[in-house]
Amino acid sequence: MEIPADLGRVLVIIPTYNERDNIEGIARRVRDAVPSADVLVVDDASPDGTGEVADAMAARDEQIRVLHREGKDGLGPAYIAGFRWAAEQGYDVMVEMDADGSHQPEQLPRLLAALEDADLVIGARWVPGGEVRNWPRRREVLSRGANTYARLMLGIPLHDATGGFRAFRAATLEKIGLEEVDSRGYCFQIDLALRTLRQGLRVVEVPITFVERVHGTSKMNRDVMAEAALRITQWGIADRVARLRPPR
Ligand SMILES: Nc1nc2c(ncn2[C@@H]2O[C@H](COP(=O)(O)OP(=O)(O)OP(=O)(O)O)[C@@H](O)[C@H]2O)c(=O)[nH]1
Ligand SMILES: [Mg+2]
Repeated sequence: MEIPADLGRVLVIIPTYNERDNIEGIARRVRDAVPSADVLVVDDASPDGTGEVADAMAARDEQIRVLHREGKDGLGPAYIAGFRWAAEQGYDVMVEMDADGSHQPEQLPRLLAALEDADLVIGARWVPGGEVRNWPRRREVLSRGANTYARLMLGIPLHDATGGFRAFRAATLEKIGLEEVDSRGYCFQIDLALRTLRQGLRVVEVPITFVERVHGTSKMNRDVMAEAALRITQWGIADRVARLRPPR
């Protein structure tokens, strides 16, 4: 399945931190699944040498590029740097994808097809047809819980607002004001989805099969969870306060 030609130029952005054993396989799969799309690896000076592996790939394939950053600064800032680079280069579609194999490049054509009638497409686990492979029960409960909390607290119609396999139109990212985004971990994903909805743009969820990583380690930790819980609560309260205020 090739992608709809009228979407324009597509860039798949893959942030990496210590993904040496994953990056090559995932980039290859992206190139095979969507040959017309380019790939940008955004590496935060991974101590395990992921950046060098990516450079070697880029030297062999001109559709693969690498953005090197100074040190580990979180997923959000890595994506924002990637989005900026993409905008400067004139890409029309920016895709977010993890390096660890959780997001399957073979499902990317479905996301891109859905973008024809949307401004943001989210690959979703917690919708009919979506699934998760090899996750411990504890992770599933946590992810479902976080998403239910976000849906109720923020009043948004999404089932997987934390999902990180997504496709944005360049115009969407331009409209939502990336300069003001300072979320770092998972809540970066909620933040962008919320901003997109608040602009009145169309967000569509497409079911995906999410596969737990085989190589390397998760960067999920207590700080990332605390940031998400705190911010969802703050955004939810701010929204309610704003609605209580009488219009002037
Ligand atoms: N550049 C950069 N990439 C990061 C950073 N933190 C995480 N990543 C990458 O972002 C993607 C998602 O992070 P993961 O570590 O897979 O997230 P996770 O903690 O495994 O979460 P689960 O997969 O849900 O267990 C991976 O490709 C990571 O290498 C960071 O600070 N900088
Ligand atoms: Mg992961």
